Amino acid sequence: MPVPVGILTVSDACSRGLAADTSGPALERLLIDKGGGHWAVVARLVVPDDKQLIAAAVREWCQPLGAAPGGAAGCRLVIIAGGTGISPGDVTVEAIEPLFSKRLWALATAMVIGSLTITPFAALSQVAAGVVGAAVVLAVPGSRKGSVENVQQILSVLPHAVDTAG
Ligand code: MTE
Ligand code: CU1
Repeated sequence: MPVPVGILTVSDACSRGLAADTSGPALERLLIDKGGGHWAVVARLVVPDDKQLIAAAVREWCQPLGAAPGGAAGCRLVIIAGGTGISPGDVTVEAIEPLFSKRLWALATAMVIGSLTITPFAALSQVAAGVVGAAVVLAVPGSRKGSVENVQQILSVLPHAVDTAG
């Protein structure tokens, strides 16, 4: 059975309707086209760069199936796009790190090392990965290009990561 996935886009502009979310749909397309049938995106949301809203979405989605009020929980993989940069308004990593029961440093490092072969600007993202409940949670850059390039680096190990996490 496909593994439930949540995709959270973090962007002030997208959440205000001033820009279209292109990263969330691109990540979903990547999982469908290159994910070997492993994944089913069951939750999608756009939130502003707000620690509380980011953490709340991740907490809800990572609850066991049926436990969350909205019903869209039970995600075993959550990909968060955006807010990983180094500007004062980027708070994604600070929002999710306190939720991690394990930090998956090497998974984050694999994304960055692969990305650095594409652009030196990959050094400007605080890419992060960790376990929340039984889910693997990834924080990747917010641009369509940056989000897809990062997740691409680890797509082949994600099924085993998720199996092992929960
Ligand atoms: N990583 C890859 N693979 N490709 C990219 O184009 N862009 C970088 C970086 N990581 C990029 C990338 C840039 S320019 C920035 S500012 C940071 O991701 C932060 O992105 P965020 O603040 O949108 O999360
Ligand atoms: Cu940038």
